[in-house]
Amino acid sequence: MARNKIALIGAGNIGGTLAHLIGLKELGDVVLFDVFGGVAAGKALDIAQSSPVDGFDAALSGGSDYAAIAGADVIIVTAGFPRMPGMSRDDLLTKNAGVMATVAEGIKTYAPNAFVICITNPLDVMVWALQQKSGLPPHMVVGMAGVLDSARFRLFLAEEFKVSVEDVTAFVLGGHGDTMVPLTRYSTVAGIPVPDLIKMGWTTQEKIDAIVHRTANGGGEIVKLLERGSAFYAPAASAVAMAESYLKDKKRVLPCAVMLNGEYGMKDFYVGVPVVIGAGGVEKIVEVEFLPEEKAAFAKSCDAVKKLVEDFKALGV
Ligand code: TXD
Repeated sequence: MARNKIALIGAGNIGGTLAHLIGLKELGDVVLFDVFGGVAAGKALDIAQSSPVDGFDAALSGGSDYAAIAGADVIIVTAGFPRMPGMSRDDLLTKNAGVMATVAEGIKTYAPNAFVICITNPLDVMVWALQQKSGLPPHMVVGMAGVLDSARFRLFLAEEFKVSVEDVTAFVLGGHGDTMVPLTRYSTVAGIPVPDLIKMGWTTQEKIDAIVHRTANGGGEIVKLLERGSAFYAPAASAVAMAESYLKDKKRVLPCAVMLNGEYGMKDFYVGVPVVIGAGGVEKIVEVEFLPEEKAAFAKSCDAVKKLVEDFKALGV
């Protein structure tokens, strides 16, 4: 059986890390695409040269010709510009809207049957734009943010409880970033919900509140430390988990930005909710019942995303 083909649009920090992880996990052959074709080709060659040492077989190539992504099974999009000093959010929206338009065109022409994972920020609106402009079915176009947000939440909880990260599950919803909604009653240590752990005296509400706050600002904490650029190891690992669930039909339940069509009373925009990812793409949207305060927090998060979508539409790109 031929290997899977995974195309990475954007060969920056996340793109390069994705290529390396995909190689190490032998998920398939990798094509890196970037407007700077040399960077894409250089990273592909460098990672390929690590394969004899680490013992993985994967063909890696890079360049700036969209034809190379032809027939890709999975496409992960990180292409775009970061916010620079003096740039407004609208400036970033306009610039990355233009990027999404070209990326969508490339995908539509060369790999219309791919499962597409978007990572580019502002995430919830960019993945929506990518789906709209490519015309791919919504269940085949998803955004990565929730897996990363919940990974951060799981790490901080595991550190608080001094237990393995493996035994901590977390449940987050909503848009990416500071309006993210963590549902602590569905977050557990080995199946024991966080509110019960508070009752057991293993932690306090104050500590959990601080962890929730740190999680929602997790991206900013890293930007501040790195000074030049944003997080890339954990974002790449998160997108690889989504790609793997699709390629291996694992049917993992992962929080992803997906197009809602009436679920949670919302429609026609992308936002983070738990979904089942398998060979059919997004196979199911998991809809839980909210408590009133959770409903309000989710609605607030959706409003923030909807506003960005309206801003985007107003740009007329
Ligand atoms: O949770 C999440 N979704 C995120 C999102 C977590 C972390 C970072 N997140 C966002 O991912 C971040 O704000 C950026 O929008 C993307 C990519 O982050 P990365 O750290 O990889 O950015 P880089 O290193 O700047 O890489 C972007 C690459 C760079 O090599 C550009 O040359 C290229 O994108 N680029 C393009 N490639 C192809 N086509 C076009 N048009 C293009 N324009 C720029």
